[in-house]
Amino acid sequence: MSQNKCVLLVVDMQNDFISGSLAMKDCPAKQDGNHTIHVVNKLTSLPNWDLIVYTKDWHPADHISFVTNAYKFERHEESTIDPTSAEVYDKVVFNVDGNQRREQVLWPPHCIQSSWGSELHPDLLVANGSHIVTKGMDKHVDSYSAFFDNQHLQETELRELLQRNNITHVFVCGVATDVCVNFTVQDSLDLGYQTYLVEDACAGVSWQNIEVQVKKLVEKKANIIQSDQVSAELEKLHNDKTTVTVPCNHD
Ligand code: VGL
Ligand code: ZN
Repeated sequence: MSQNKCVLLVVDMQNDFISGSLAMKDCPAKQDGNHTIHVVNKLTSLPNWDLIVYTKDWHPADHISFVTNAYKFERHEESTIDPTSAEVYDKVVFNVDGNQRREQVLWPPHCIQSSWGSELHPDLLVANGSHIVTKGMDKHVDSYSAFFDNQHLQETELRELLQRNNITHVFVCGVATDVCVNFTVQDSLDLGYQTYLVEDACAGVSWQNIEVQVKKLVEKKANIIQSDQVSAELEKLHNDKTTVTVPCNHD
């Protein structure tokens, strides 16, 4: 038997990103998350995943990333934009928690804990035995990656979950390609996992940014793959008898 073990990470396929306040179809790239749902469902239906994990952006109502909350946080002297007049997509710099610098892109309020917008989209298949990882609960720091917050101050339980399941290969899909998917792929690569971006199973915010970020991921040795190639890749990995090292295992 091969020692290769593969996880599918389904990033933030929640109502707000599909049809709610931060719907991908209304973002500059105009990519429809409804289409993404069906591609993702085909992926989760493949029989040979060793683990499937869904992530949820899970913010308190007073979160720093919401444009409507910007005026409540202190402006850092380096911020070129005044938080009291800032708009969606503006990047502001805040001073939080006793003089800590926080660069923050502002978004419409989204994925507020336990709201309709924070629920996984009803058309999304939730695989038996899968896990859910939440992120973005600290009001003072955003968390695009499913592994760490944007400041790398805190870690979610994702890495431990992957370690417990002896995962060697990480496949990532979901939204947004250039935001949470991108940061999750980056951290997965940095943690030493062989990492795949399933390109057509994603939808993103901005074309220019998608292009820039995907190019960077390729430079970092991410594999860009299309959804119809995943089944054959899983089979190949599971039949591969060469010894692999499992990253980040402490035992
Ligand atoms: C995301 C913007 C703000 C994402 C989350 O899931 O990509 N984007 N929060
Ligand atoms: Zn968010």
